[in-house]
Amino acid sequence: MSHYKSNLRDIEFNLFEVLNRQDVLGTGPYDEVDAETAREILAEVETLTRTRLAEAFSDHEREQPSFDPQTHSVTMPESFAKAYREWMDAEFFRLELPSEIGGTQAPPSLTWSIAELLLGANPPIHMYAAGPKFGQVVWANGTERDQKIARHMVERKWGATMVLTEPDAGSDVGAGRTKATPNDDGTWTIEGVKRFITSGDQDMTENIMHLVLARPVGVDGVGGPGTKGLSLFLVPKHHFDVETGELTGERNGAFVTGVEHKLGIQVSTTCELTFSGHGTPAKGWLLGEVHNGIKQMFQVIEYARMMVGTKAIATLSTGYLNALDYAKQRVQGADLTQSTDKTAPRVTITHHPDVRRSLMTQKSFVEGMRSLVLYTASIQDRVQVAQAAGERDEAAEKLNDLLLPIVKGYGSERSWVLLGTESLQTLGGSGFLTDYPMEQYVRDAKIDTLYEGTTAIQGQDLFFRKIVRDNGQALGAISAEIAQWIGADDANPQLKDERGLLQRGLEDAGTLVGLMVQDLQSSLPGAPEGDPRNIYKVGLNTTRLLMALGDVVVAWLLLRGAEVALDRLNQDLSEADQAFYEGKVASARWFCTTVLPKLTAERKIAERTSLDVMDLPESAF
Ligand code: ST9
Repeated sequence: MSHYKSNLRDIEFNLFEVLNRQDVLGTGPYDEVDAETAREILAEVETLTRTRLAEAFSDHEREQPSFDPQTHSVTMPESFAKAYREWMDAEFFRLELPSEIGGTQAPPSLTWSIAELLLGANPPIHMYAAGPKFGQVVWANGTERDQKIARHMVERKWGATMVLTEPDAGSDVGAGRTKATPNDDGTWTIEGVKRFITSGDQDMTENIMHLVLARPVGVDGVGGPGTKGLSLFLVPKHHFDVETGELTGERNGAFVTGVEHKLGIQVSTTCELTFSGHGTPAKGWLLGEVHNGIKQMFQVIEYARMMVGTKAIATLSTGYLNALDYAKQRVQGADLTQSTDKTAPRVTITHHPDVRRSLMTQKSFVEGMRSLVLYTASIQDRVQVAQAAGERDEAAEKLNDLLLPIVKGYGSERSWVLLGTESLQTLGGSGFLTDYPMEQYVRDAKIDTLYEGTTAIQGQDLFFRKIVRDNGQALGAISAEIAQWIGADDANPQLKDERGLLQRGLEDAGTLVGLMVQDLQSSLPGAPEGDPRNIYKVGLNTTRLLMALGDVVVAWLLLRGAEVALDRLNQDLSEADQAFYEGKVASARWFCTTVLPKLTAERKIAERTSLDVMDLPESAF
């Protein structure tokens, strides 16, 4: 039986009942995908992912990709390769691409819904399947030559990788030393060693296009220190004819020289790649013939951060539903009201208060974070619709920027912790066994807080770039929207208490931001009674802020859903719908009453931030 328990009902609730995506589907750039088609696609993807693709999920725990250091090549396990091919043959990836490179564009709200289903069933398939999407970055930033290459990447379904990290350049990408030297024929030779390259090698596609950040040498005015001195190069595994895409039969000098052994996502190869280190030069092209590498790479990173957040919540969702299924069947102990009566009937563990606490905590976070992902995706819809009309929706762009570190950082932290402390825990000792998918979920989800920028990086990105550098515009706009929603004239009186709790949470988070801005200002040169070390106080609170803002936005989105659900509950409903909408109201109330009050404590902790921990000698740790 499949490990994967999907929640298409809740995805559709968000898409069509809360976010009204039917108003966008079938219009503008999405004229080929209307709401009915979207529902059909979702149903088809749900069946495919829940059955055949999910079946291969745990096979690779037994049979992992094998690496041959003599030939520098990886062989994938057959059952995974079969599932991967089935996904690629279904061609759903085209929904994410513009028509110019063979796509049938659908809104991000739909494509991230599809992504949730695939990422919940078998996450590494999504990662290997990103080649055509990488093609879009090549096409959008490329010269005529690069655009030809982009088309080959899509039509020939090549794999692709993002190659940033080096042994001594992880979070600090700008410390990278891999260099690029121009050749007379317009190509560049890349030399260096890169590490932690996801999908760095596999034998499921005829070619792999590596998008490599390297520092140009021997050219005036480029290649300085830091991230701004990096350029982005297209470096194929195999050489090919740029006109036709046919492989020439020659191997390029980009070799996999190691495959890591990891805690989780075993079938996703994490490779060391060596460029020009084995007697064959690694040749590539400068993307777009402009030295704008970090900016170009961030187009990939932004997408990948959204992917990681979606993966995290997709795993928590199936974790919760597996825990629920188990709890409904597992008989253990008597009802607490009869606990002293040793002859009382034994009950399923769903009768026990602590199990209910745990299940409702999981449910409210899963539903809240799903609505966070899909709300963010709906903002991306706005960005695309404007672009398609030759305009820019700057407010939507900034809001998307603000939400991305929350989707990635908050989504991955909450999911990984809840999977371990609540979902697996619901199964008791059985959760620790490989008979159930829980232990693999926990292992596979841990990476989400690490790659694509750790949680610390997400917190810094949120505060320094998305709030301070933006002059608080996006944060101000969403805060105003939440405040307006709280005070709306037509607000449902049944959610009055929860609105009050949200108001308090919003104020606590606002105070936290204010404190951090004050500390930042007092760290600047020339600040009256300032101290440059006050920036440490900011750094001590960036993760706290990430989590606090995540809680506020999630609570708001849950309450918006609850308001819709309360409205539906006034109508004649099937038994299943009645239960569904009651559950939506319950999870929103639970989140507001059990999570939001903690923000006051977080604010109070932040108010007492001192430099003591920074002053402590290292030896005292
Ligand atoms: C990895 C792989 O972990 C994980 C698995 C991946 C799975 C693969 C599948 C994914 C599919 C992808 C498909 C592709 C398709 C996409 C298509 C979409 C159409 N936002 O602050 P500064 C830029 S890989 C945007 O001074 P530092 C910006 O240009 C490893 N841009 O930074 C800026 O210039 P300016 C992942 C941003 O102090 C410039 O960078 N590794 C953003 O020099 C410099 O900014 C990481 O994620 C942003 N948020 O460097 C690295 N931020 O200011 C983590 C910066 O003028 N480390 N830029 O605008 C960091 O993020 C660091 O903060 C740092 C610091 C490197 C940026």
